[in-house]
Amino acid sequence: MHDTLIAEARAILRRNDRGAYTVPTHGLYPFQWNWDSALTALGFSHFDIDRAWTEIETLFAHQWPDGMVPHIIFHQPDDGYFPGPEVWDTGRPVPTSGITQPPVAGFAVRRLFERSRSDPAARERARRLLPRIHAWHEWFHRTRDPQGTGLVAIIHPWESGRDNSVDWDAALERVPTEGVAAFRRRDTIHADPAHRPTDEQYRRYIWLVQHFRNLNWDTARLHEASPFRIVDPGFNGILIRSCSDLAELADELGQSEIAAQSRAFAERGRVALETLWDDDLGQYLCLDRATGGHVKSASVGGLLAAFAILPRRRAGAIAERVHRLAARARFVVPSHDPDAPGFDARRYWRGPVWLIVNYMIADGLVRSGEDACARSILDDSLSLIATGGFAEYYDPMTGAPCGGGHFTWTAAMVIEMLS
Ligand code: 9YW
Repeated sequence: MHDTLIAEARAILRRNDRGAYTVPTHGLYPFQWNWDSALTALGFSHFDIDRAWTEIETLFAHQWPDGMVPHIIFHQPDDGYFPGPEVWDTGRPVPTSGITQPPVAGFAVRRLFERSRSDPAARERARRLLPRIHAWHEWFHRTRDPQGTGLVAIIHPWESGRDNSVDWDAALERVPTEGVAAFRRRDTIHADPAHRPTDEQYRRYIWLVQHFRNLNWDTARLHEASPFRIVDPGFNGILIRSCSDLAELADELGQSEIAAQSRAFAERGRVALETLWDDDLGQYLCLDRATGGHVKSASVGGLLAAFAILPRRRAGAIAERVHRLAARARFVVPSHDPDAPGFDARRYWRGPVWLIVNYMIADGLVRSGEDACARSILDDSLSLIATGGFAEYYDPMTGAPCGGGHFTWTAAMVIEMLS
């Protein structure tokens, strides 16, 4: 059974492999996405470690001079996706978007290194990537935390990777739609529109893109200029974890300065994360930096923070929260609480289960001593695959597969979970 699943998952990675990068799925997402690639490298590492390193090297080959690693790299023209390179108009030699995505590469590269430690070539590859990943982390702290709070903000819902989460609803309402050029969506051709963000949300997404473009993609200015500035505990949990993993890797490679700076980023982040804790929901909340208020939304972002490796009592509370969700949803972890306003079992990040999120929550929980909860999350993840195949995401109440099929990072997570 496991062997068959692993073989199917490998075939999906091969099918979506474009040589030096993978596409998330054929049709719907025909380019390279940032956090997809980092997580996909983990899948490759179990059967083709060389290809795993290449995936991340390709991503970093398109890093901006200021340190940002863009969320999409448009390697080949393809008009099956909107917004394409002409909308972003970032002026990069190989076109890219102008915003970023959850920085999971630091975590992934440490894992790759651990899996190929005895190979001198791998050591060299890690040594070359290390300062680049660190430059990205520095960029985050410099441009997305100008007040030095220890936590960074996202300036577009797409940066979170959880595009249409309920978390962004109130902040997105404040984003205008005047002046948005007419556009034709393509995602709704490939996937059921009832499972996707609404047109109204897309208009606001595009307003933000136009706004940043008018500021010439000067990333040092965008945080202050954006009406949308949110501190997401899931995003920060990923950054904290990557900074602490990069510190360990830097120690191994004898790069003491990067190790010390990375450790300081992670420690400051962990302390500041505590300001997002909500006793009432038993999870972390987003902070809306534009208003200064917490966003009382019961989404998976507040549980994904577990990836940072939390103190025992916080990890215990997150495990308890997952346990309560399991009483309501047939499969955990739903991206939104089924009892909370805004829940929609099939609409993208407003309810469905995503395997990458499950993997990261489980990984953090195991490291904080919550093995039983982590096991139940992984068991549910594999049941979803067994019944629904390698989908983009799943209905947490029925397990029905939703969104795109033959999905790369879902397949990568299956290999990672079963190997
Ligand atoms: C988009 C590729 C991406 C993911 C995001 C997910 C979705 C849609 O697909 O974004 O148009 O960018 O929300 O997390 O990286 O799989």
